[in-house]
Amino acid sequence: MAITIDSARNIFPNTLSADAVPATIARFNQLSAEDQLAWTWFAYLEMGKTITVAAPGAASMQFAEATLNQIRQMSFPEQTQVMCDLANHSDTPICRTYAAWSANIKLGFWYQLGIWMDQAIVAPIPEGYQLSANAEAVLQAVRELDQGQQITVLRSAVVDMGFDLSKLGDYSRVAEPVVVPKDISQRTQVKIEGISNTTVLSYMNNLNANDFGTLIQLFAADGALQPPFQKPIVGRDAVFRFFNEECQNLKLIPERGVSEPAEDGYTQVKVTGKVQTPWFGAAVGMNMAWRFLINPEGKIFFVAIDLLASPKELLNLVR
Ligand code: ECH
Ligand code: GLY
Ligand code: GLY
Repeated sequence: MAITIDSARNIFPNTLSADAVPATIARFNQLSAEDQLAWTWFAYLEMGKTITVAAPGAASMQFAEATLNQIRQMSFPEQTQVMCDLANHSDTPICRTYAAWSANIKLGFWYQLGIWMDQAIVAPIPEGYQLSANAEAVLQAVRELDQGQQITVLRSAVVDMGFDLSKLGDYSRVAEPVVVPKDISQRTQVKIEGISNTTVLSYMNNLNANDFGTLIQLFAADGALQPPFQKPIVGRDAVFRFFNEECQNLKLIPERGVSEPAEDGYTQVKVTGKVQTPWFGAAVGMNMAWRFLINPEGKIFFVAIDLLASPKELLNLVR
């Protein structure tokens, strides 16, 4: 049977990803807009007791500035309406603007609104707001997740808000400027127990260096990358755009792996380890797996990135 992207998605089928994350997100999506906003507020506050989120860079904030200023000028009821519209995916000018932003710009926008809500510059969650019983149950569910899973739920709540992109028609994506790759003298080299495959090592090192130009050359022309809980992004152009827009300043800390021959001269490699996001730095180490399928020319035909169900999964390298 010929190797396809669909078949590649099933390599290392014993990998246990954090299913609790999409399950929690599905429950969150059932809540009313008011409850979603209050839920996020409470979850964010609670998270803030143990970890701090890093202020977004000025470069990403400039894109949200006009909308933020517009919201700042509004009355409390108008501000509340805008936030509910975002949660409701309504068709409004602000919801359309928001939809075209990259994930980091959306996160930066809410980061600022959170500060303003705290200072009562933007309508706060009403004092004594009572979450519905369902929302309370979803809050309890998120408390039981590990921190990497919690921040993934929060990120996804933010990224999914706004008008539905697929209904937007023609639009131009708005993302932070492409970063300059790290200077050679600043680069680090990963070591992965059990792995000497140069494509895999080079993938980690170039992603850590923000060297997306070199990184994309490691992919086959029809290669694909599957981010956690998403469908594969297919083809070099789309993967390259994803790297530039969504993968700046990540820190990959792979620990161990296993490599073995697959059909048709391909090689399959599974690596486990930690990943840090610039939003939380070393405070949150997400437990991750990378599942690579490398073609006979040594190019990445497929790589899936999974958020793992538990730290125990870091040691699960069975095929
Ligand atoms: C307030 C109340 C009203 C409503 C809202 C509010 C604000 C909420 C805010 C939330 C902020 C959340 C944040 C979350 C950040 C999460 C970041 C994560 C990053 C994960 C990255 C990974 C990368 C993996 C990858 C690897 C590869 O090899 C290839 C690329 C890639 C409270 C006002 C809404 C402010 C800041 C989870 C796992 C390893 C796939 C990218
Ligand atoms: N701190 C994350 C960013 O600059 O986008
Ligand atoms: N989009 C990458 C991050 O949130 O860190």
